[in-house]
Amino acid sequence: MQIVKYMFQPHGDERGMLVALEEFNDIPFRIKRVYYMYDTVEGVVRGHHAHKALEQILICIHGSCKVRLDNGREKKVIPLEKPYEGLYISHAMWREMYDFSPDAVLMVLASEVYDESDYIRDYDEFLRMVRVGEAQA
Ligand code: T46
Repeated sequence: MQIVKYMFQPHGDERGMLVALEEFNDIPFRIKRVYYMYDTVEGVVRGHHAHKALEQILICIHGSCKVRLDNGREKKVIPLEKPYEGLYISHAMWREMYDFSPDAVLMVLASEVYDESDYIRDYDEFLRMVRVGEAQA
């Protein structure tokens, strides 16, 4: 499984740091939605789903967390610990976010507006979708 992690350009000076993200320059899709999660309760695992079409970039802009990605064949754990790194998640990828530090703010840039019908929340259904995709490739 290929993990795509972006290292964004931090602009630092004597005042501190700034990161700017532009669609199609720094982010490979049109950004239609931004959301973020914070005050995540200790021990919680979020996610447990895949998407049919959505593409996203996850940036832990404060604190840290881990993301487990599963393409139906392979699983990988990616730590997010820096505000200038962004994890790209394509469609058809099961994801779980966990091990949030108490101060973690996980921001997500998304290619589509919120649409519950794009979610696959059943793991067996996810595996079936992946196998169908492989057979058609
Ligand atoms: C994903 C991972 C990384 C909205 O009303 N609008 C939104 O744009 C989103 C993302 C959520 N919601 C509502 C739906 C639920 O009532 O917020 C509540 C929590 O959402 P959810 O349980 O889906 O959160 P996570 O952390 O499990 O998953 C989220 C995204 O939903 C998902 O697309 O890839 O973060």
